[in-house]
Amino acid sequence: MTSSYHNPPIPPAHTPAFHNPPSRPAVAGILAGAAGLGLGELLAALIGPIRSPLLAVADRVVDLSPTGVREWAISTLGTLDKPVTILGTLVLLALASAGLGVLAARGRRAAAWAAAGAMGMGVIGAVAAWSGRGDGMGSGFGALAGAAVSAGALWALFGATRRTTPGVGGRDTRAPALKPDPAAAHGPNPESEPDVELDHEAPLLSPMRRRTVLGGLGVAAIVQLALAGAIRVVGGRTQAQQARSQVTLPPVDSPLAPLPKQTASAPGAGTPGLSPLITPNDDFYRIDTAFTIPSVDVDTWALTIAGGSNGPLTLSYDDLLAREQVEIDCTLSCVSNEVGGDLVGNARWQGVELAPLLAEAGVPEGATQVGATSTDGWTCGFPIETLDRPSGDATPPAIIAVAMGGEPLPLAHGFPARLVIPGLYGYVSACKWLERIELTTWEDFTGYWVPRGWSREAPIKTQSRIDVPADGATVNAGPTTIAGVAWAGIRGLAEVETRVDGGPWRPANLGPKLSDATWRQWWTDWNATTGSHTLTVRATDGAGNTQTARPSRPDPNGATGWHAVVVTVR
Ligand SMILES: Nc1nc2c(c(=O)[nH]1)N[C@H]1C(S)=C(S)[C@@H](COP(=O)(O)O)O[C@H]1N2
Ligand SMILES: [Mo]
Repeated sequence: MTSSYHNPPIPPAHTPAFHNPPSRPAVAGILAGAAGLGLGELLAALIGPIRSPLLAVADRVVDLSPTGVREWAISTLGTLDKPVTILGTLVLLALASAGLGVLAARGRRAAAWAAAGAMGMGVIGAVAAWSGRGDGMGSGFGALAGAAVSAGALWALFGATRRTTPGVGGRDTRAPALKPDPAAAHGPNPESEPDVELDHEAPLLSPMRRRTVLGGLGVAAIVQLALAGAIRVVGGRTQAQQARSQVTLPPVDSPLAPLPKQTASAPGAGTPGLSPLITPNDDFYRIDTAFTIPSVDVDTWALTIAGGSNGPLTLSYDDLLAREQVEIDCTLSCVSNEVGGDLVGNARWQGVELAPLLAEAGVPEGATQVGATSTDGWTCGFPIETLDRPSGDATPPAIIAVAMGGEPLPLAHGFPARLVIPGLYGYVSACKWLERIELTTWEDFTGYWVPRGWSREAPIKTQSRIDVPADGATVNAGPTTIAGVAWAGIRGLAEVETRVDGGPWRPANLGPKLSDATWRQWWTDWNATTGSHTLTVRATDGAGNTQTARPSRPDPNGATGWHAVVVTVR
């Protein structure tokens, strides 16, 4: 780097560092912050018990934001809520760091305050880490170590000085920092009388060296963050991925009938664009609060069933696989699914029946709720009576699932084990990365989403969806097919009807029924006439209740209303 382009005008040696345009200190502050964050993230990626300062703070932001804000975020951002929260946290961090940089440039005293401010941010990160999942005091170490780097960088850049006049004799050059500095209080002012004390001192770093340090901070930040990201994504993921790939699923002891073949020639079910009867694992919607998919070590993982009158029951992964394996066909739906939305999927799950396990643990007198906790501290709970209903092929039992679609649970869907409770929305029941089940009461246990404004109990509402033609599609006049899926918790489906514009309701054909807890495909013929048409669908559940036309929002316990699409026929 010899080009003069890189050489700033060299100020006289005694010019204090704070005689810079304010944008430079802001950038310096951001670089100091980024280098500190990088170290914190790298330590967290390398050393298990240390938590990522960024994710810890983002978690707390979510936890502490008012319910209204959170509902707004979920309803407008949907599954983007996590990246947006992380981005928002980064923006806050950058603004705070820029502010500290500007402050630091206002003099030595101010630089000391800025360094203290950086440590303060580290303490916030550490507290966020500690107050998350009880990983012990070590979890906050990354935030503190990172903050020390940021604070040190700010001090080195703006606060630290060296003596320039030899022979002033034994005076401690650091002393002025502790005395009030009138220049600092009034901000940068190149016109002011030179400070007597600064006469003998210059910034520790020459402008050239400051640039080197700033560049170094930038490089350190980028390298550390990239490494941390790579270790997390590749390292953590492949470890669990590898463990998952080595799992040999035990055979199902009481297998269901084989799934019907869905060929393109099958009437109705072969309609292009219609959801398949079984959702492939890769297409299955994913909803959770996890910023990073928990990667669970199956060798040390254990499921504890607590609160039973026979004492806690602990099952290793092998214990779980050694138990009687059952299969259920069950549609899982998110309470946030809008009318016509796609936060719903249908799968064949394999696992261990929950009710007999709880009976083995001993259901105590007065237990009203089954609580579940994941390895990442998420919780949900559902009424204990849910498990009382008789189960059979039509009403599948609640299970601790270990497999989905014939494979061990994908990491994103809860490997090594999760709950699948037919008939209930996921947020009250379908705990992924399951770690603990407890027999408890509504008073003693509260699921994650309940204090956040969602209902305590949440049976799946009846919904029907038009898949084809898609909303806004253009179709050719003449015979065509309207098709979609409909589901009704565990109530089964009695009828699906469609209507063109304000015309009469006409029953649709129903596809194969796997169980009362799964969706069914439906289709109907339509002789499309040119113009714009509104197609509407509604379903009637096995108990004879037809979906209400009244639209309501997903919160607090599931959207209602009829799905309609508008199509152009030409
Ligand atoms: N550990 C954990 N389990 C969880 C959640 C979560 O945030 N964390 N979200 C629940 C919600 S709201 C739904 S809808 C389902 C979604 O399951 P899926 O991602 O496998 O489709 O998981 C449930 N289980
Ligand atoms: Mo959900």
